Amino acid sequence: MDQVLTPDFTGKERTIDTGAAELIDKAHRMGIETGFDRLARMLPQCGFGLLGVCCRRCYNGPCRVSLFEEGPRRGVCGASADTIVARNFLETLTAGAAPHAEHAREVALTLLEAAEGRAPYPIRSPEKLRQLAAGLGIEAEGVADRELAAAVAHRALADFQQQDGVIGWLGVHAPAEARERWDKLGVLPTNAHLEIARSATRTAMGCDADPVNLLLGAVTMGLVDGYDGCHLSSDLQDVLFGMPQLVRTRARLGVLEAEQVNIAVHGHVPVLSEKVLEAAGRLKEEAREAGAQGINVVGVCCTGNELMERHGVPLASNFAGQELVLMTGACDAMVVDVQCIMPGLAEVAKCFHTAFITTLPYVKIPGATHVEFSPARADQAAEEIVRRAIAAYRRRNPALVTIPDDTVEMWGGFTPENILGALGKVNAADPLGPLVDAVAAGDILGAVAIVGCTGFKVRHDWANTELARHLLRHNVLVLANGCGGHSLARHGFTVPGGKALEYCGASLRGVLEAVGQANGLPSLPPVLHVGSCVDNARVADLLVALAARLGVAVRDLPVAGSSPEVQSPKVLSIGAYFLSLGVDVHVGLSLQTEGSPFVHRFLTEPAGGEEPTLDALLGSTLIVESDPARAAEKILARLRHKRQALGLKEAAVASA
Ligand code: NFS
Ligand code: SF4
Repeated sequence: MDQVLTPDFTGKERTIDTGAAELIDKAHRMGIETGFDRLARMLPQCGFGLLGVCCRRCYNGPCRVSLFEEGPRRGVCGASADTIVARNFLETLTAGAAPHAEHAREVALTLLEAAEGRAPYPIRSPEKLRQLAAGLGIEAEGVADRELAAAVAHRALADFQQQDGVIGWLGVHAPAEARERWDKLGVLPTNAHLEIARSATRTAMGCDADPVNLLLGAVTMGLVDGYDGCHLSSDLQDVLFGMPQLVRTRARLGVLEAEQVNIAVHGHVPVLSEKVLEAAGRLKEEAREAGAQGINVVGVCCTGNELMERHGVPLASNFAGQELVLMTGACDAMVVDVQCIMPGLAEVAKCFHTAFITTLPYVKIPGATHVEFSPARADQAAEEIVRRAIAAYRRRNPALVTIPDDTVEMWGGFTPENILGALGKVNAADPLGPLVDAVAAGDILGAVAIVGCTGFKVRHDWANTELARHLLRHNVLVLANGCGGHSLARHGFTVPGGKALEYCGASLRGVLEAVGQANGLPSLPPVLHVGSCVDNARVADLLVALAARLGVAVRDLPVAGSSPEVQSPKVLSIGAYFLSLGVDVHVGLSLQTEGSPFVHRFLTEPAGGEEPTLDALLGSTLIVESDPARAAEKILARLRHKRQALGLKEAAVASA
């Protein structure tokens, strides 16, 4: 971390969002603790933990090994720092891949229940369903949607059951060149659950101790997250809830409305949030009877992104600001499912009238009200949740309400399909042509997806937006999703023709304007918001299409992913997916691997040395850099390196 925190910080010191800052200060005045305070109290954090050399896998421990001669160099069982760091790293990735795989599996079960008429979800995109069936080799001719949906759902569930072969979703989306490389490395996954269990086994006490073997296990976890987490979730959500569309909406804490019942949906799996949104539409009259003008559903974290890209629901906050949504005093209910839900929410909710509602049998939080949700009783549960919000609204204390008076316009909902559609307006015969030409000519240096979280160690929204600014200035096309997408939306980067266009280098700006104007907009937004974290699948699909059009491997493309404000292990498992494809990944915080110089070099060093490295095996490196300006330099250097290898001409020089 770059700043020393003292507990008496001001809001502005911890976030660049003025509304969020106002509410941090309000929390201080009211004596309410948030994550910003708890981190300050936690410092200094344990040095062994930060280096990744702490192990508590068995009761001979906990062990922590020292980097210095005088300290213990091995754990009680004899595990070296290399083993301990590599095991911890793989364990973290498993903790990232597992929730994404569970997300996908639950959507698959919902699709099956819907297909069999046991859950009230229609098939909103029969086209996507048929496209998937084709990819899976399922005969669809003359088969009714529901029957086909059941067949696709069964195939999806096979990815959690089969005992040999390769997961089906990898077959649908992976490029052949990469698959061949993974096969040679012996990292292809057979079934998501099996790999997660195997990974938990190999990191258990007394199992895998070879750091390189453990790191190859990390590649497998990346493929599990990529294909059976991100792709599978995104695909089946499209079938059930429809394809995302380009939407124009608003972001920031000011999207809560004083005169309405405000319901914040928070978490990840839209199986819940879609139904809450529907029920809110049905129960408007009841809200009016309670004296409100209506019901306002706002989004937090990834489920917010999902509702945003399919229904234009406004985005209230990303991860680090989740407690601040409650600090407005105007949030009548916050309803959560799974992932990135801070237990601290319950404590903040208690200080207001807010109904804090958990919904899943395996995600309960002390102090929350639990309304059990399942696809089969989705409508009843969603109505109960909305009625609890209306009841809470009646108890709202206007004296405690502070809704920051600021919202910004944002656009989101980009997909490979609608990006190609927009490019097709420039060149209908070869939609990717204009993009490829711009990259080849150096008008666009490359592309970077800014993804993942906000947390408490980095000033909220600061690194995500700073990095974007630096990259745009160097003519890098920027995409964003997850909480990084929220950050960029919240600071005006996702508006066509907006002020952020000024950050762009001249040649990038020219391309954004040309494509935008061909589509009746002043420009494309400087940052294309592609939705939630599982929508990284869409980013990957776009890269695969681009590589195919160029006739090169994905690993050859001048592209990278970045998570400047990483907090969740999911960023690591998604990151491992992109690294597996040969795409460089930047993170803005230490991944706690420095305690093993060997492991750290494996992840971060370019190919060419004696030791094995990711770059030598897969064509990608991990870049660990907390300063956004330096991070941009390092990312740009790798993009230039890849351009050079492709024989592309020097890119245009950045404008001042
Ligand atoms: Ni991604 Fe989404 Fe946000 Fe980070 Fe958490 S919400 S799955 S993990 S914090 S981006
Ligand atoms: Fe210590 Fe080894 Fe047990 Fe880890 S597994 S706690 S290093 S004895």
